[in-house]
Amino acid sequence: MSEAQIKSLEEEFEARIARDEKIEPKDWMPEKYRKTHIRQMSQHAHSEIVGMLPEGNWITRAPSLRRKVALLAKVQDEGGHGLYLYSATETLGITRDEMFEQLHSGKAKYSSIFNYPAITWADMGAIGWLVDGAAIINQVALCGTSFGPYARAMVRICKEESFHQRQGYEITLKLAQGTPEQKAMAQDALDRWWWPSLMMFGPKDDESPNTVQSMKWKLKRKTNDELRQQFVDQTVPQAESIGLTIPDPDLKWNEEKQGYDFGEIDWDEFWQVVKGHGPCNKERMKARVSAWENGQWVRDAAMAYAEKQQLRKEKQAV
Ligand code: FAQ
Repeated sequence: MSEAQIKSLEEEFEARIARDEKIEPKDWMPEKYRKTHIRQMSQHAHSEIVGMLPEGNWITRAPSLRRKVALLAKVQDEGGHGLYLYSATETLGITRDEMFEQLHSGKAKYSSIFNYPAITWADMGAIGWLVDGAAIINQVALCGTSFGPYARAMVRICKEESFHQRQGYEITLKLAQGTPEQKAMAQDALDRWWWPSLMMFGPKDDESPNTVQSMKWKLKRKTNDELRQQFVDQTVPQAESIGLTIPDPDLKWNEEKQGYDFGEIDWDEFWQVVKGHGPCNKERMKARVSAWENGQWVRDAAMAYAEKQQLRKEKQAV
């Protein structure tokens, strides 16, 4: 293709983005647009799959049948979101095996939040309320993203995340209204999950290398700091209404900006966790790699069955 042809394709592409048209898998797109989407979407998929681990650990220990059913459904949804997002990412020309290889070798990231341990039942409340709450804020914005399969996946996923957030808030509410020990458990979970939840939105805008280009391409519709602020403004009144305290001495309502000012995030901790040195990084990767290895026979059996079917069809056709 000549340079002039590429330039005209690029101009048409930019015009489509400006008109808020969705880009579909078979449409022409700049190579960098494709690669950036593979990066973000596959990391999003990995987050959903690794994100099943902290809660999966509590399914057998849920305190009642009702809680167990709800938690089981939630964790299954997360598996579904991961698979849905892997399929959407495959439309960009990467295979699922390649994505798993990138996760298992440490080349691809997944959300920092899932490298923290879930040590009490109250953590199930905090994860649903805060982690899913943060995920929804991020994902509602992504419903308007420019790549069609990603935007459509987000619409469905957000509906399910909304149930996840409510089940978490309800667990926290019940504990906060319970015995002093139960209320202390809820507060302790909030204390441990608050700051890692704020880190989910990524580095500050001026330290986020991908934001400027991703905003131009309408991959991101809001910046990391905008989404983080929205999360704080939404969550602080929810904590207050159930009598819990956000663990931030610098948290203060700012009348002028009509939002909360909040304290500085520990960015050293954030980067340590992102680089693989969080409390559970090794444990999470070990669990995923061993699930992959133990599932080899299932993949082999499915392939052998498909080959047999194909042979049968070919014989019938003769
Ligand atoms: N953890 O330039 P930016 C969920 C990396 S789903 C780890 O700002 P970007 C559901 C980033 O990848 C949660 N790494 O990057 C659920 C980049 O590295 P790279 C997942 C992080 O992409 C709930 C570098 O830092 N959600 O929770 C993190 O423009 C409960 C520089 O950062 C999504 O993935 C982090 N927190 O913005 C499941 C949403 N933050 O790739 C189970 C889609 C940043 O250049 C239970 N993703 N990094 O090597 C996004 O919206 C964006 O990718 C951001 C980061 C906002 C996460």
